[in-house]
Order: sequence, then structure tokens, then C-alpha cells
Amino acid sequence: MQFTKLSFKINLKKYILCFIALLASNFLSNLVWADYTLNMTPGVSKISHKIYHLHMTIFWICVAIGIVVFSILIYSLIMHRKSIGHKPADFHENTAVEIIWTIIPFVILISMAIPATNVLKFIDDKSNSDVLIKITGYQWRWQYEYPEHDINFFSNLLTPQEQIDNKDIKDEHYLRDVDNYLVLPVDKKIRFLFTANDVIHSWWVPALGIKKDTIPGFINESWVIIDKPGIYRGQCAELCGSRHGYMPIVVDARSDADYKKWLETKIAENKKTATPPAVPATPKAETKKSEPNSTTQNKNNSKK
Ligand SMILES: [Cu+2]
Repeated sequence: MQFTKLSFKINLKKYILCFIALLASNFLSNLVWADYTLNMTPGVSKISHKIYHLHMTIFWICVAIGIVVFSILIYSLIMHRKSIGHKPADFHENTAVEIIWTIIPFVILISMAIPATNVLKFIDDKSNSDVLIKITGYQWRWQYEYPEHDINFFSNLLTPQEQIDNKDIKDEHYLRDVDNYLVLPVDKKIRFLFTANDVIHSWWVPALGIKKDTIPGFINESWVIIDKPGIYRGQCAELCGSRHGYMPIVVDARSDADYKKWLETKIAENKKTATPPAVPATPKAETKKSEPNSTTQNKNNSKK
């Protein structure tokens, strides 16, 4: 009986050790951590880099405060404990101490506020842009307009309903892919105008460092200079209704040459769809001929 109890104890110890070793090897292996980042990512735009550096500055200030405060705390706990016979001080209210612990946080806050204000000022400067894009939020898709080129299109979720209903295998970009990407040039200052058609949405692409509310009846503004070509994904970040989770954003950043090529094909597509049929085929088409006159008349009337 005793023998079995002992062997059970030894085995249990062995199993626990094996389990700990297995866990440790799992957590320490590169495979587990390969796709794991704890910190904020620096992103790919001038704004996102500034936000990242501000975040790191504040982070290190917090680390320094933590080290100082916990050092004093731990030192006091050990060196001033009752068991070694330490006698507590009996003073009450100390003006010097109160002034010091007011001034130190004040200095820390000012040292944080200066870089934060500089970043905010940088983000707010939308002047001298090269490209203008208007973004309109809809329940539940985005509309992108290039007012300088008369281009506009909708960007809808591409994930099939079968995947959403668990009837099909979910692909790599499940709920994060759209039919029409927002194509943007790199190294150009792009100014965004944001609005919405129905309820409040929020256009959020973390890699670009942009998160702006799109509000019906209001125009919000932002800008970006993208560093490198690539596909950058985001999503609506304002609870906007039952399909809020189904309106992702995909930005396709291209080199200037590729962007211009894309613009040309889009402009050509627009012209094709805008051209009326060359030869009127039926007598009905003849009656339609008079329509342009009536519309110009309407326009003239409206101008009056
Ligand atoms: Cu939305």
C-alpha cells in the first residue's frame, strides 16, 4: 500500500515537471511569439511615427516614476518595519513635503504635455496637400470620392455570408476584406474629408495613425503621408448598428507611378459609363433627345 502511494507521488512529480517543461518550451519557442507583439506598432505614416514616439516617451517616463516610487516603498517596508524596532515619526503636516509632492507631479505633467501638444499641432496641420479624398460612412459600407478626378465608388465587405454563418471555412482576411480598395499614393500629402450619410461611424486604420469620426452633417478632416506601398487594413470604430462589424477598410498604398496608372484606368472607366449610345435605335430614343434641352432649361431655371 505504502509502495503504491510512494510511486504515485513520484509519478505525479514527474508529470508536473514534464508539464512545466512542456509549457516553458512552448512559451519560449519562437513559433509561439513569432506573431505576438506587446507594444503599439510604429505604423507606416508620418503621423503614426510621431504617435509611436510620443507613446514611448510617456511609457519611459512612467517606468521611471514606477522605479522611483516602488524603490522608496520597498525600502521603507524593509528598513522601517516594526520587527527591527523602528520608531514611527510623529510629525503631522509638513509644508515642505507638501510643496515637494505638488511640484514634482506638476513638472512631470508639463514635461509630458509639451511633446503631446507638439504631436497634436503636427496632426492638425492639413495645409499644402497633394491629394484630396472624401470618405462617407454608410450603414454598412464606405464611399470613397476623389473630387479632383470625379471618381467615386463604394467599398463593401467581401466575406461571403456562408463564412459568417460557419457554413464555410473562414479565409485569412475574414471580415477584413472589401471589393474596392481605397487606392492612395505613397510620399504624397493626402487630405481626408470625413462625413456620414446616416449615423456616426469612425474611419480607423491603425497603420496610418488615423481614427476619425464620420458624422452626418459635419465634415471632419485629417491627413496622411504614407511611407511605403502595401495593403493596410482597418475597420469602423464606432458602434453604428447591427452590421457595424461588417464594414472593414482596406487601403492600397501604391507608388506614384502605379497610382497614376490606376487613376487613368478609373477615369477611362468613368468616361465609358458616362458616354450615351451613339445611334438612336428606336423612335423612343428620339423623344429622349429633347431631354437634354429640358434639363438645361431646368438648370437655367435653378440658376435664376
Ligand atoms: Cu460604422
